Amino acid sequence: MISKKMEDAFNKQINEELYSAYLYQSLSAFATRIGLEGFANWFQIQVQEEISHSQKFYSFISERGGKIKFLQINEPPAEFGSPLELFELTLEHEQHITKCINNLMNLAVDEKDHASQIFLQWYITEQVEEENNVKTILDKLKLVGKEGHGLFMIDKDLSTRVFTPPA
Ligand code: OFO
Repeated sequence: MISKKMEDAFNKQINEELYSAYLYQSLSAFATRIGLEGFANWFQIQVQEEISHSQKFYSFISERGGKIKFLQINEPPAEFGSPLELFELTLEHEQHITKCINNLMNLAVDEKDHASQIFLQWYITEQVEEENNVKTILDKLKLVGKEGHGLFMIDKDLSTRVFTPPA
């Protein structure tokens, strides 16, 4: 059985993951609006990833006999800046999620909740990958600057991203 503290913290994380999906959906819509279809695809895949992250928490709470509680999801911004700024914001957001996951792990350690610690290890590894993927794209964007051809190539590259459901 999961503790009430852990249950509340995991329910809050479901909300964080669903807000992430909302934010990336909004970024995808914005990218479509400015003609960057590859960027829009990348963010759309990110939406699917975030929903799958929330589902993993959902299943875990249920399996441990806890109660699922959906909290209100905040409204994401609808206007964003340059292509570079889209990924700067993404990195900032993922760094925030990494902090949330680390705090969950700290709580699981305090609560001596071994099952939660093992469960959270997946997210710790996932966040390393998430931040690294975004940093790689950011580096490329910095390299090409405002150069149109380079941006076109990156957009083409981002259009190839596909969703792989987590194990
Ligand atoms: Fe982007 O990792 Fe979940 O939120």
